[in-house]
Amino acid sequence: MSVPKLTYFAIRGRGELIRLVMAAAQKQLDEVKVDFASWEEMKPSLYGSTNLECLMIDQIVQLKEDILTVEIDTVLGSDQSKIRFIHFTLTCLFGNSGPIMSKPRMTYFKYRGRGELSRLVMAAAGKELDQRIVDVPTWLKMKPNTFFQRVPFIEIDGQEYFQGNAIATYLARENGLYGSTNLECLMIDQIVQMKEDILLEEIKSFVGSDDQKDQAAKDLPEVVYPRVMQIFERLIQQNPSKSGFVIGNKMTLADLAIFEGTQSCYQGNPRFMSNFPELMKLRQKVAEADGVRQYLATRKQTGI
Ligand SMILES: N[C@@H](CCC(=O)N[C@@H](CS)C(=O)NCC(=O)O)C(=O)O
Repeated sequence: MSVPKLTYFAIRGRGELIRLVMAAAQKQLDEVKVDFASWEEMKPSLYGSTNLECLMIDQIVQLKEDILTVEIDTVLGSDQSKIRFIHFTLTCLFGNSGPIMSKPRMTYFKYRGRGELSRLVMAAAGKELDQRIVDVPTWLKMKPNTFFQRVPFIEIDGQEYFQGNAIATYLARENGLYGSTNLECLMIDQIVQMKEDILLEEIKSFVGSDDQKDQAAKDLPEVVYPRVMQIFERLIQQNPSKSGFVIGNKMTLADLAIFEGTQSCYQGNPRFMSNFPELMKLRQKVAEADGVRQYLATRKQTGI
């Protein structure tokens, strides 16, 4: 029998009983004594160990969110949405992988939607984002050959990665626009996900029966926007560094998410937005940032 190996700190703690047992049995015990810092490095992480691994994890976590959104819709909604749910779940689970491309490229519609945050990240990073802008008929032809059967997706080294916010987060990580501590990342993630919540509410005013659309269009200015703008305003005020950005003293993905999350409201009702002075200042700082400024100068306005 080979000699067992105990990995533990150089203290008694939870290792000593094992040592005593082996000593009493007069058996050999090999030991690897680690200090706390090297244990942190050895410890297996439950998250990715590279930015690309994090993107792969994030896209799956966000797929779980998509499934929940459709499940909620299924409980509350029409027969049509129930059929959509079954189709969506099956295609996510059994979809075919798509064609292999070597140059990183994002595929999305011409709208801001779920592609714009990645565009803003790349603009803020001063980098070009290679894009394939598709219209709906083109997308419907491509769709069966894509893995998640949804846009946006990005192809990196022959692999497709999905989920707009996972992609934007990856690009932010790669370009120093994400958090520098786990807690900062959590603060950024909560804001990115609020942007998604806003978009889901905005989409409701385009889909469903006329009554549902009317109700959603009414809820946006009366319920949704006041709540989220107030939250953004407070978060900016509460930033201890008083930088005018929402986290720390430099622009991050969170500021870009706030900029994008408030864009439709700003376009539709700039007077309402003036009730939130910190938010308006943040929007201006983002709009004037190098890279973003040049990008916005040529961007075509879309409703969503
Ligand atoms: N949670 C996903 C949602 C993806 C999604 O629903 N994308 C829409 C466009 S915003 C889409 O692919 N629509 C076309 C289709 O379903 O065929 C994400 O954030 O990327």
